Amino acid sequence: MERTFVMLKPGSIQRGLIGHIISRFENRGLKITAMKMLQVTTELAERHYAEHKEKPFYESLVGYITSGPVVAMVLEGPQAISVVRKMMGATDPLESSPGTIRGDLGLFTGKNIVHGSDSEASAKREIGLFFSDEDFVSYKKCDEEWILE
Ligand code: DAT
Ligand code: MG
Repeated sequence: MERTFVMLKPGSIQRGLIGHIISRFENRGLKITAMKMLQVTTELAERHYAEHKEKPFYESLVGYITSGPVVAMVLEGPQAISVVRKMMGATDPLESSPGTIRGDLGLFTGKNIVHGSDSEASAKREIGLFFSDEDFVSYKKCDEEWILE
């Protein structure tokens, strides 16, 4: 089963949206296999967003992601990477369709409230930055037979 890395950014926590956003993923049928709340250090933020180092918004992005606690998790499911990306909506909330997380819950790109890996390589890299093997829990959910084929 495919795994993806998801991070509820500081705005989600400050706005009391942790439960709401996680519920969306749970309701979709995705399985949480690792999860933690943490304060991201500047060093971790810089590694996580290394691909954006030369972009004009890089400093404010690192500033935002380190401005308060985040909730990081690994979600598992069929095509979890693209399923989560579609559920999140476009990077710019003004372009995100209603019904998506970003499209329903925000207005500014720089304050978008959720991160999801954009490829298999990113998922592997990002999971490795935030989690180690012992953070994962292997379990069977009782609703799997009603969700998975
Ligand atoms: P995504 O988060 O959809 O994968 P991305 O990887 O291109 O988008 O950018 C990472 C984050 O950087 C994004 O969630 C918010 C911020 N960002 C991207 N483009 C931006 C812009 N034009 N202005 C301000 N912040 C931006
Ligand atoms: Mg990205």
